[in-house]
Amino acid sequence: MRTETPQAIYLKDYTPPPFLIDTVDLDVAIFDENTRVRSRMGLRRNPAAADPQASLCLDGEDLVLESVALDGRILAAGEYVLCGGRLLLRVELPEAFMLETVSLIEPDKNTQLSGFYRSKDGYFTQCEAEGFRRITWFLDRPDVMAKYTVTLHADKAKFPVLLSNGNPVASGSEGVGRHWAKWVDPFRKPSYLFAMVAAKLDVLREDYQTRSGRTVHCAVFVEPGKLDQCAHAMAALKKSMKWDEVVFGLEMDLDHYMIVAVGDFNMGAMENKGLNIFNTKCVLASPDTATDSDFQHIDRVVAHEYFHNWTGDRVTCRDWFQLSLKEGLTVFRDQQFGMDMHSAGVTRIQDVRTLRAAQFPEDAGPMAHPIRPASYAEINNFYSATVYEKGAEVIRMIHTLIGKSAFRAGMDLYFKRHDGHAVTCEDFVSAMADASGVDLTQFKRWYNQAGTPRLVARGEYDAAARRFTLSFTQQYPATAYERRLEAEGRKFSRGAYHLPVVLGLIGPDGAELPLRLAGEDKAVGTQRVLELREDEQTFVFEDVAVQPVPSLLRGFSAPVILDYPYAEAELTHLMAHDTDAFSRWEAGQRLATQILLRGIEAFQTGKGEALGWIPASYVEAIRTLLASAADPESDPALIAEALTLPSEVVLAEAVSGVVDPDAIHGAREALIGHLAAQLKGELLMTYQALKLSAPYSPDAAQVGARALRNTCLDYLAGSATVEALALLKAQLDEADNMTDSVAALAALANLDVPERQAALDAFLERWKHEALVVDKWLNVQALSSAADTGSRVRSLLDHPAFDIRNPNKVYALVRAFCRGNPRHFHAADGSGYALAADVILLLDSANPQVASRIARSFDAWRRFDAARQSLARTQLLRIQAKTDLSRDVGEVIGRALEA
Ligand code: B3K
Ligand code: ZN
Repeated sequence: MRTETPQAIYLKDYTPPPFLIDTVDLDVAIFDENTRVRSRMGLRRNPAAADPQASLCLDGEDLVLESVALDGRILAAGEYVLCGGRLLLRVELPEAFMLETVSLIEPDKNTQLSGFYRSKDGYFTQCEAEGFRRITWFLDRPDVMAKYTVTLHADKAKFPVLLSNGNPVASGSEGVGRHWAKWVDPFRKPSYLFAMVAAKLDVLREDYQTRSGRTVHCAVFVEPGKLDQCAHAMAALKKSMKWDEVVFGLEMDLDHYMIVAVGDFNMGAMENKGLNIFNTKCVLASPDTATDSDFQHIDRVVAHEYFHNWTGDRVTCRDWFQLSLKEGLTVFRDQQFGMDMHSAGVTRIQDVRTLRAAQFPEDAGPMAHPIRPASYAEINNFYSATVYEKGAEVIRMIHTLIGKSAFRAGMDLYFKRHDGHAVTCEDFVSAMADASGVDLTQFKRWYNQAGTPRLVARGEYDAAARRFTLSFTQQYPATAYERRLEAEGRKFSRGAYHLPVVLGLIGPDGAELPLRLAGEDKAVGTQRVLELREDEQTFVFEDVAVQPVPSLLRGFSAPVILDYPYAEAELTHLMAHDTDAFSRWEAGQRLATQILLRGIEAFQTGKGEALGWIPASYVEAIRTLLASAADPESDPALIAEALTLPSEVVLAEAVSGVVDPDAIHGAREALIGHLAAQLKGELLMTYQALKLSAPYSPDAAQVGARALRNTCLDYLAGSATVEALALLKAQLDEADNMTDSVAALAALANLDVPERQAALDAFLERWKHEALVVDKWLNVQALSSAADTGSRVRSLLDHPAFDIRNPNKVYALVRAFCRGNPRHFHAADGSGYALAADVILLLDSANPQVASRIARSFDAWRRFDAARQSLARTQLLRIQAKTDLSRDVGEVIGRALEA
């Protein structure tokens, strides 16, 4: 039995690679029973290596080695050794040499979906982070960059499409019914960006003209018969190409840009140079199979992978500790793209919602880590909300602190200095500091300190002096991360963050007040960026004629928890008058959270149902909000966001002390029920007024209308009255798009009524041949609030529509249940924990990356009552007792148990 967290790798131990690989020539022959990979590499000693005599040790995993040859001479048995997934050469090596290895791999048996693997329509790769070593022997680390030539051989009828990175240079037929194709990538790249595909696929081709007049041949490859679902991804790709030219002056550098969709994929997509491989979920979309959020998600993922071509591929990471260098920056870029393409306010709200739902809990749990961790056991566990989403917030803060044009100059300098190299987060921050002249030394703490800082703010108005004094205190208590460093006896320091607070002051009439800080001659605008650098800092605003309500952290200018004692009336005021869309929404969320926290307490003491904790003024504020939908100037998408209460997961974070999932659920449902009852007329009217007659389009206007309409439906449905059921049934019958169908189905899935099963059956019958729609069918059941959800999810594991080997199915059903349905996952009888553990144990050997993602559901186990903790602990120990537990799951479970 494994008793502790697996062996860690440390950032401080980084050394440059002893050898460099300049060229790789792969010859890959695919047969039914196995694939033979011949690799010819041009190597030389690295002049920057610490040990000029170092021996050569190549990474390899699940490879059957047939032969090794050095400069054309086959090595004898004693001239190399295979040990612990490594190939160690025991011969004297010249300064530069050619090394050839021949190995066999079995992609049909590769259930991990890392390396080269089989899916329904053919063979695909996934090499980040360490999948290339599952294809051939290599120095499989991002700071070894080589030029690749690849020749693929396969059966022509079964796998007519043969692709790799770069340009196709030759192809032909061979043998009986076989063919080959040769690809050359003109750019040096790390092995994690390698890709190849041999499959039967349909393709949509379109050209893109770059601003300098070059033609890029774009192609989207999909499962045969799905060409009608590719247009949106292709359009998203072209929009991204254009946007990067306009905003960052970055142009596509290749003649071919290919996107290949595959149904079996561990995550969303992968930015391999010129040959992105995508989960079908992030490519395929038609109005009747994809929702508005699917369409928007596709835009963002296509953009994200495209943007990686510069931030990731042209300039890559020196080592995996620097992952946020490419991920945080690229998420920031795709967020900016989203804000430019759709509604800026709604996009920012949704991005912050994601951060709060996924990253804040991560910072508060056993897997807490800074955006650049100091150590890891399994790198795949660190493709985390912290590295991605918090990483993007850190980049956003630089953008806010130095300003848009200095940021652009910083990006230009970054590419000028580092194009074609593997670099560190410091290199990025230095480029930003040098281009802007702003000292970002202290700012770098964001890269090394874990945890969500708490920003305590207090405002004081002196009417006589017409002065408003705003004081800030930063709090950054140690997280599980620092506790672990301490336990390991490692040195670390912590200190105040350098962060921007974007603010405005709102007067009693709703107008913005001019801002003059003490010491300034005159007011400078109505919105300012305050820079915090100290543990405690005070700002004094002069000439403030009336008591203001401060609008703090506009646009969510820093990833902190703001503690400001807003009165409920002040929040209602901000909800109505703040000029910043995000801050209006934020005020509403804050108000709802304050009320719900009281409701949660009331439910715990048996007084919840009486609803005495819901102020009438809140109902009126929501009534006003709903009424504003009638104003043609209003944005229904923003109103929908404002009507959506904080989720149960986000509320659990706001609770201090023991988390009671039943009370959280009870209070939230009670508030929804009360609002629905009080505002029934307004909800119904808004629902009816927003019915669209135009043909479906995923444009902002239609998306907003559907979002608000379906939010109203959701409120109305909670009552389960005959009237509400009729509404749901009518929408299910009449909907001409998946957004409306699945909204109605999800609302119905919450209700314990006979109509529910009938609707679910009919939906499955209609869509059983569309894998991504079947995922939605599983998902609505996993997220259902109905009492029998736990047992239904358990029986769905055996349903023919579910397949534990397909990550999308596991995410749609199991991850959604464990991470999106806290009341049922944390069921008092422990059934949710047992279900998660069963799935983790089933998946651990087959696909450790997916198993590990499910294992993260236990992160918060210490926050629950003793009985739940004991049930969770039993399951954690049961998982830990598995023989040969993967490093992925071992690290997550080990840390959870240490917490
Ligand atoms: N870089 C990939 C993620 C790879 C995950 C490996 N476990 C996708 C992306 O962030 O664009
Ligand atoms: Zn990425």
